[in-house]
Amino acid sequence: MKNFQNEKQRDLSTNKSDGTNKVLTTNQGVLINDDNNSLKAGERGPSLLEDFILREKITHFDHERIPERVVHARGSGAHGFFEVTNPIPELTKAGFLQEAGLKTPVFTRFSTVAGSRGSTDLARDVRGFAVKFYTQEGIFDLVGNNIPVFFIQDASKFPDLVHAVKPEPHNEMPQAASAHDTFWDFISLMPESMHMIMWTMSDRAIPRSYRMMEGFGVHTFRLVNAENQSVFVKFHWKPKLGTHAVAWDEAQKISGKNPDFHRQDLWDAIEMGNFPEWELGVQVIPAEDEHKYDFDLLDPTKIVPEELVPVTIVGRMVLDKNPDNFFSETEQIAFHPGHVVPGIDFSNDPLLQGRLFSYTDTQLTRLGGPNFHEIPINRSIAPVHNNQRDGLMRQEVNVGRVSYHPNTLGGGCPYQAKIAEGGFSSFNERIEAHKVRERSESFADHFGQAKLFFNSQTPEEKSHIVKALRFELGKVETTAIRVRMLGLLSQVDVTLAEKVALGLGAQVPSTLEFPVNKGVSPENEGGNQEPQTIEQAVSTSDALSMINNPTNSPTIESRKVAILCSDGVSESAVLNMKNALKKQGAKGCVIAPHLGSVLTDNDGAIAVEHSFLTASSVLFDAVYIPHGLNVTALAENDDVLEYLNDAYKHCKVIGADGQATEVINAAPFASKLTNDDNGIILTSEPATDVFAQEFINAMTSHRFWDREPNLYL
Ligand code: HDE
Repeated sequence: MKNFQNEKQRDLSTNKSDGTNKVLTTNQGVLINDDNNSLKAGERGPSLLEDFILREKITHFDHERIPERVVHARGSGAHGFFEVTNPIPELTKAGFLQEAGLKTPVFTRFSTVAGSRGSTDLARDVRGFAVKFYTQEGIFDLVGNNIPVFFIQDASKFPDLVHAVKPEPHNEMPQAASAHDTFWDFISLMPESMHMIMWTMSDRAIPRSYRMMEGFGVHTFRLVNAENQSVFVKFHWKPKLGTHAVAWDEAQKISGKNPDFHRQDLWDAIEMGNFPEWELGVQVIPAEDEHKYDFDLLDPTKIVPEELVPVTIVGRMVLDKNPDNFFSETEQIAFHPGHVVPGIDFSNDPLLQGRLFSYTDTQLTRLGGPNFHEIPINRSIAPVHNNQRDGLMRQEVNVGRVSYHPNTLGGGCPYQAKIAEGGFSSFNERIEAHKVRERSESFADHFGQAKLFFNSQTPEEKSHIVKALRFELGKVETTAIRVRMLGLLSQVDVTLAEKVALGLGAQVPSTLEFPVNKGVSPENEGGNQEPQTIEQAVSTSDALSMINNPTNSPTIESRKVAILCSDGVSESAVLNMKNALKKQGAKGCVIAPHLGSVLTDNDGAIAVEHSFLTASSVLFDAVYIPHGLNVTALAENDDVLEYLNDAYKHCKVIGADGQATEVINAAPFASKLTNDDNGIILTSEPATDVFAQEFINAMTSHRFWDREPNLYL
């Protein structure tokens, strides 16, 4: 079959514009002679209304902004391709999954949820993971998150959830943060959110990089094969670089030092040729197993443990091209979970069903009308012909007098496709039911999988959850909300609740209290259920832990190391470390008190990439101090001490050789150092290759979390 890898790029190229070596014009193509002065009545006189050049320029500028996404406003994206490695024709007739080696162009956008367009990348939040596949049979959007479950079970609660988490309406605070009263007020009344809360309070909510996140379709979907047989599936993206996070203190500092941290990381990685890569996998659940589990497959607050249904890899996604224009591509892209191709279909998950309405609807306001599918980044590479017409900003020039079906004047065209020719037909699921406003009793277990998640975490990860909850609930001002949350947490794990309570100076309540639906009569409680805990068939799952995650591989590819230098530094030590890192696909960056260059021990000079002022430990994965430099000056330099302190606090690898080790001895944490801290690599001799290797080996562990006091024990 033809390889269509570049088809979307070719399609986009028809809209590209490059002003290089071109003359300046108005939007009407009139050449502009003076772009610096408006037309005036005399050089000191008032401007003239007649100045169409000024009016056009300012009018366009006045209208440059569009509404940001109501959620997921802050995001970054890239182009790439999806390649089939393990075709699954027995499960689906979707053309793009039929043949090994077949490539389909994609555009992927990662995002945070709560913050505005200009907010920090490092907010504690879910990350959106939305992939648009430009297939030969039309667009397929896999609009997922980096967390496999969601806060709520029914779409009708989504506006409430979002209102609760967004900045509070009276004072528009806080930005991009869930640590405030309205969010926790809502959550404390929504026990169904407890599984998701475990995930968002874990380090999953503060990824090291978009490139180091898993992705999940969240809902159960259906695959349908050519014989019209269907299975249920859960979609998974598994990152090649493993799943990693930063520390919460680090995240907050990064937000100040570089709020574009994730955006920049994605951009730089692609520019440097370190193309981010994920495997796409599916968990396949045969139709006859629909009711086999302790949970309902239609409940989006539940996962299917990988121990029960393993993930089968079907292909890989590589992101290999940055957008040419952020607005045209990353901002204007419009995803929709309802964009499916023949062979992929929906389940009756009530959250998914609500989403199927929302995503086109929201574009009507955000992108200004019904023709957003014509915007180049949204345009299908499969031909589009139908009888939809007109509307704001219509681009297509439809010829002929026929815009209806059936017709004879147009020869019956465009004609309907037969199913055998690829026409979409919904899976003919048999439904026999009463029309009710109810939630299935099978959705009532709100704590079983929250426990499963929590029990699957390592002691360090549990400690981070305690810390996160102390932080979040510590920002809540209303005592009753904190107490209600402690009650809910005690349903997940009593020790967890007690440890959080300790930080809040509060007591875990002995009874669960839900003052739900005040004013509603007991006969009509608006669909509220008594929350339950159902013992899960699986009690722990490594796939849920980041530290024990089976996707993690010992790679330091694309990691960055700060090499702290000053005049007199050993050139060979710096170059050795840089080369050793480069061989592993990582980068050593020379940081010094000033930009320009530093003098080396052999009267040479090494170029400086950042000064102590323009960079910071939190922007790097490890810190190395080479020998040969002015130890006293560095040991007394507050910036250097901050590098070391932060690196130590954030459990990163720190290395020094020769007399540079004295700088480490001068650091405030020196007295805490023990021989058990495998992340501190020191040698009193000048560094050798063995030292560099030891440093690199330590970096493969990502972090030495056991350096922190464990709040859970
Ligand atoms: Fe979304 N969501 N969502 N969502 N969502 C949007 O669509 C919505 C949900 C997700 O990079 C909006 O174009 C409802 C779950 C991503 O452009 C909006 C419900 C999951 C993105 C919308 C949900 C997601 C969005 C805002 C509950 C994970 C960003 C702008 C019924 C599976 C896509 C837009 C991008 C964006 C509605 C719940 C993922 C308003 C009503 C669950 C990754 O349509």
